[in-house]
Amino acid sequence: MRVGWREVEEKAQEWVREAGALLLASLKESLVIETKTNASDLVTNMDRHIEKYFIERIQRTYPTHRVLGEEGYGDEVASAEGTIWMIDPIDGTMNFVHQKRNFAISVGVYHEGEGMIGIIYDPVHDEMYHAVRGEGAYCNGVRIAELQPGNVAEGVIAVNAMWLTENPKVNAEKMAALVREARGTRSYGCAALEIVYVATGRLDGYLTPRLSPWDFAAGAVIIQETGGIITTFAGRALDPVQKGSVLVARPGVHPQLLEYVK
Ligand code: 2AM
Ligand code: CA
Ligand code: CA
Ligand code: CA
Repeated sequence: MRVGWREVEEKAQEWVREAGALLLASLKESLVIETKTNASDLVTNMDRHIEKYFIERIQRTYPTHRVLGEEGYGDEVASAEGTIWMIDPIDGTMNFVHQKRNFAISVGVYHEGEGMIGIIYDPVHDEMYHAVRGEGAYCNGVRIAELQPGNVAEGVIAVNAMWLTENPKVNAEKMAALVREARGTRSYGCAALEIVYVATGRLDGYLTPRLSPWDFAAGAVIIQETGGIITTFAGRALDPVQKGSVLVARPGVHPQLLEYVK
């Protein structure tokens, strides 16, 4: 059966926009905030509410599709078979709680391991980034231009200051060298937006030692439609159902960044 991905994307955008409005409205109410694995790993009532909101709609509309969501209300997904929705109801929960900005809803749809749809919505700025495989990437319906080659010395690279301290997957001295070499560094604390900022050219690269499928699924579809490159630190293709390191950059910058994480 030929699946009309464009129709699925339209449906998904409609749900994402509605969910974004719910998040904006919730910023005016008091949130219930809990911690997960450690004191800075936050989750709110809205993370859970939005994930359930998507799962209800997906199950009703596409009963054969599976859902992999950060908060665990979806399916146990061990293989990439069939059609899987990868959902992060709030990417950047700490920003949502503390800053009330710099967070996003991230929805990727994968079919037999291939990214077909990517949607990342920043409700505060009303910016909807969306892509269907092979059909280009868009922000609010306007095509995002193809990325031109660049280099680290003239680039703005998103990093996380924690990796300059300790992380078994990152060499702190090499990271310090990267911070010195780059024109500038930034840290937004929202993986989906950091990937999409590389897609739009606001950033030239972004690297992070450990993301989950719901963090990178949508961004990977969008970045590939703008000619950007996304791999693991080893330079390999991402496994859509596994956690792993992520290095995303415009052409030219990607091979240079790989040298810093070898
Ligand atoms: P989250 O807000 O959905 O948890 C910066 O913390 C970025 O890394 C965010 O996109 C965040 O997603 C993601 N991230 C992934 N794993 C994380 C973890 N264990 N704790 C906090 N943030 C994590
Ligand atoms: Ca989280
Ligand atoms: Ca996330
Ligand atoms: Ca999240």
